[in-house]
Amino acid sequence: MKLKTVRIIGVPLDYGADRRGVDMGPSAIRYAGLHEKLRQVGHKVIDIGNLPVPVPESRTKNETHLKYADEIVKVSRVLARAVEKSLDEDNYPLILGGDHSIAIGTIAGLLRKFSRLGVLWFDAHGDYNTDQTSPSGNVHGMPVATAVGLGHPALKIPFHGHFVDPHKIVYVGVRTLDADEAEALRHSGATVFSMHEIDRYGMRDVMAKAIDIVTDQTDGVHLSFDIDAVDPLYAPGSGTPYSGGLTEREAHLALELLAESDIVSSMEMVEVNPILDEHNRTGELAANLIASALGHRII
Ligand code: NNH
Ligand code: MN
Ligand code: MN
Ligand code: MN
Repeated sequence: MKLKTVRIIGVPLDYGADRRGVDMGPSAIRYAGLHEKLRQVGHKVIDIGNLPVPVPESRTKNETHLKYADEIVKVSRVLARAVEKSLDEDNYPLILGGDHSIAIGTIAGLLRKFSRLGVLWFDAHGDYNTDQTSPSGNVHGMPVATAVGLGHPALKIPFHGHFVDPHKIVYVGVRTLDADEAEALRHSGATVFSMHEIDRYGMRDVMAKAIDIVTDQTDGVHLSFDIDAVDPLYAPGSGTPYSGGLTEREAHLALELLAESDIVSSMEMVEVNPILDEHNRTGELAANLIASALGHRII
């Protein structure tokens, strides 16, 4: 893989999950030796630290259909600018969450440079809810719908009217969707490689197809990795675990194949929750998966 200047941006935000702990994700992933692993591959690493995120206890939760929307949008706008700046300086943005609502800021920033962005979304969930369909009101279940221009106008502010074409979105590892979310996703144009397709065709074929789709008429590819895509056996430290997920090796294989193709232009790793973890096992897994996506090889 072409060597890069990787710019790490920590986003210790847990407003989107309404569950404390995921704000410590960036520390856990750094603690697991992320910088060293990336330097071993040969990349240059810059770490801008964490963006300022006020703690939820200092805020009032707003109406139930869109919890903490104002705070999330505020952080998203700052993150979008940080991502845009990374690309201006020819750096590879690596965003550490935080819950998955941070993808609103990440993708909004990417769209300022890539007008035809492809998105690879690894997740047990669809994150395709809107305030109308969400059973929880948690914004971490809404970033993909927001990125294609659906849902509440408030969440869409960071996008400046530029959205992702749903046909350029590919999901990997999905195994649980809310009823209305599933219905919306079915008609969205996005490709969903659920656990069924992974079982049936194997990760190698699934990734070959995924790479074809996200590189077709795109000018950048974003990899958004929710650690709950991996089975809770291997990734116990996440807030909404769901069994029947990717094995550790399947996840590595997927990311190694992406590294080999060298098509990814930005990455985020989200939903690592150290409070729910066992001795930072999930933080270590997250760091190792990032290393795989950025070209680490066993030999
Ligand atoms: N679908 C549920 C919701 O919208 C759960 C979302 N949780 C996630 N998404 N971790 O990746 O509330
Ligand atoms: Mn998610
Ligand atoms: Mn998830
Ligand atoms: Mn603009």
